[in-house]
Amino acid sequence: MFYAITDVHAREILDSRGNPTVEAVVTINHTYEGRAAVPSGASTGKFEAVELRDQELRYMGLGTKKAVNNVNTKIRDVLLGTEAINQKLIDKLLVDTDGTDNKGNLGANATLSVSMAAARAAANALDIPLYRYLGGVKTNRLPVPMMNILNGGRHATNTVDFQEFMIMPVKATSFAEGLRICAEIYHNLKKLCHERGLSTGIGDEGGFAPDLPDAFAVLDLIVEAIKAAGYAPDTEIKIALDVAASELYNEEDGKYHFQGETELRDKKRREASICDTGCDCEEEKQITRNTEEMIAYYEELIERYPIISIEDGLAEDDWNGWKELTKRLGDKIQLVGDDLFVTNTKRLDAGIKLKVANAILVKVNQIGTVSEAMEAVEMAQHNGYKAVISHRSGETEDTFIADLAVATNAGQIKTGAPCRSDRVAKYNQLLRIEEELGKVSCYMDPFHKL
Ligand code: 2PG
Ligand code: MG
Repeated sequence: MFYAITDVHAREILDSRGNPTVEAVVTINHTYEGRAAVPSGASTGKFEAVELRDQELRYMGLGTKKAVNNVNTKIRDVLLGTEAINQKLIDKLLVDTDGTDNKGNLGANATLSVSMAAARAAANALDIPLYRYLGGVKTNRLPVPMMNILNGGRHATNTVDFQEFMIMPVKATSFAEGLRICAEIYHNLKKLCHERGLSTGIGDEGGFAPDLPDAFAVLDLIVEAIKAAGYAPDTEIKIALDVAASELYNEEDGKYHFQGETELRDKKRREASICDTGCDCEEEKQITRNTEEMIAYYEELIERYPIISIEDGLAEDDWNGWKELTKRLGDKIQLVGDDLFVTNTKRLDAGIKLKVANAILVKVNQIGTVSEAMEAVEMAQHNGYKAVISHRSGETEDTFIADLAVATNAGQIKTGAPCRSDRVAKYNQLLRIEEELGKVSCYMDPFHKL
């Protein structure tokens, strides 16, 4: 039977931050439909594929009418009549039609919406689950959540400079149990914040976003929440960080600037009347760290806390720094390249050759097609690197990445707190998949060898 693409249609919808994004519907043989929506980042790497925005008055420049139009005209024209059960072909046509290295022509938001919708339509036409369509017979591994419970950086307006503080239930016996453990810790963290007069308001990914002086204070609080929930830090629960260091990096002086830490320090000084003369010490004494100091900071943190993974510990261009970081910490913990690799096999290949990092964060919209994202996972796995499938800070109800995580046997997923439906939707989909896989499902500690 020939499964032909008979329609491709896109529309503009809203993401979890109230910004527009692209949703596409692909139809096969006038009968089977697949729908998908594109996520969007805040701390975007400068080497990511282009997210086409209208730059017009509506939605403060963020409109996606041009990307939608590209789907409804150019992409539709190319794909009508194409074999739908051939994801590589569909994605190649998208890449070729765009014709640039960074999807700058059609927009990665245009190509990705269609790429994901086509995969879903194909799975529907074949009447098999999406994870099985993408992954085939080898598909059975549920990912360990890398759950973000405390937000900072670009994802919140608090004084925490690191972007994400995450927990990983590595000793759970199933995904469902891991999820429950994380939710219990999350609720205990809320209670602790409340008791201490700290804000329980949340950031973009559903984690709490209180004002805290530095990473030590955050980690102390998280370890306390883990214990209060009745779990053992380290043996049962590991901690992961996403520093998103490119956001802290200042090209002018080549240093990492800790704005939040500085602000809170100055506020405390003012309150203690140490500095009430109106001098400009704030500017003069900004807390900064150079590359060596950043690495030393991480060494101290992993010495004191059960940290198993650090993402974007240094900036996206700091290859020499990354080499040193990997030399010093690469055999102790996972070092994840997000802005560094941007789900791009060329950058990953360069990193593998330079022995930089030992894991890749995989975000489908950083590259713009499903096949290319899967190729990045494959390249990582073939070279002894780990892969973490990830959401963006701007998300929708779409659960594609949950299926992708299982399809690729990646073993880890980063998709926010157990709070806000755009995050919980992915976890709930993984619960369904685990139930469906039944006896053959597998959940295991991804770090048993580290
Ligand atoms: C990250 C992501 C997701 P954003 O840096 O890893 O957590 O954030 O989507 O804002 O790039
Ligand atoms: Mg990141």
